[in-house]
Amino acid sequence: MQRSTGIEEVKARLASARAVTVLTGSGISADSGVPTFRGADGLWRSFRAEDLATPEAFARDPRLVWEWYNWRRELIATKSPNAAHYALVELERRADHFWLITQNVDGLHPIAGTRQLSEIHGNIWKVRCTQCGKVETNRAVPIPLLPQCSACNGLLRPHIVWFGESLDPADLDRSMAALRACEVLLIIGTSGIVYPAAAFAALAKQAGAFVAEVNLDSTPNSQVVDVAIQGRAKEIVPELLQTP
Ligand code: BJW
Ligand code: ZN
Repeated sequence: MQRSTGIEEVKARLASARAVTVLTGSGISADSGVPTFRGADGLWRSFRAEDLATPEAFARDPRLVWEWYNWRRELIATKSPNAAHYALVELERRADHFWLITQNVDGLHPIAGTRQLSEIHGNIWKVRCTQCGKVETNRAVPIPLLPQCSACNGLLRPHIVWFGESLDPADLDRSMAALRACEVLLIIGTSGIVYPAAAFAALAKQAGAFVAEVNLDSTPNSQVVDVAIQGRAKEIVPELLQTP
């Protein structure tokens, strides 16, 4: 796997593909200063996922979980999309059929201008009522604790998919359709260990897609993809859109 050769092939594939699907993870936002989960400075190095990102944790101590989300909202509110996010907006403009599946909850893809998007793990700027299920955008930083639903006074929770929770079936269906239909799947900045997204590379490959990965390191997906490019998302992804 030669880096330069790989880049040229991915550029050519992207330039000729009519249907492109992209899967992103926290590595794409690392270049904007948003922490990843499992890297050296990742969130799961300082916090225990089971204390903060499970329905059981929220049932046990909603104030603690909300305090953590308020800290993250404060941090993310200061961050902006980078060149990789904007390159994907340009890719959407060029492709006849485009879908971006992101595991990121930071909202930087829609801020950059991506429209054809599934945020499969939710969005940190949305809240959901634990009683009536109503979802609302709430950009307060911090959110006064404990927040209540405007419709039924129920306790609000972050609109985020925690471990052990199912993804929204509509998001999953739309993502599956995009994975089956694409000619090229581009996977950017994900460790590829959290399911179901961890299975998306193999799924698209089986359906006949050319699959490429951009990541600082190798991942379990690196064994599955056609081309694995090691490098920073904000440098490699814009380069992939340059004329082959
Ligand atoms: C760069 C870079 C740069 C850095 N440029 N690259 C099947 C088998 C086994 C287990 C399961 C399974 N199905 C379900 C499970 C359980 C579980 C799971 O997968 N566990 C695994 C840990 C094994 N999955 C679930 O529970 C999911 N639900 C589900 O499937 O429901 C049905 C079901 C339930 C129970 C049992 C069976 C079925 C839900 C998963 C929800 C994940 N939610 C989180 C946290 C949300 C909290 C929050 O954000 O507030 O979402 S986990 C966390 O990981 C977050 C991320 O979206 C997700 C993925 O992480 P990501 O983005 O890949 O980040 P990192 O840090 O891991 O990697 C960063 C990468 O970037 C690295 O590779 C770097 O090298 C790279 N990088 N800088 C390019 N500049
Ligand atoms: Zn409610």
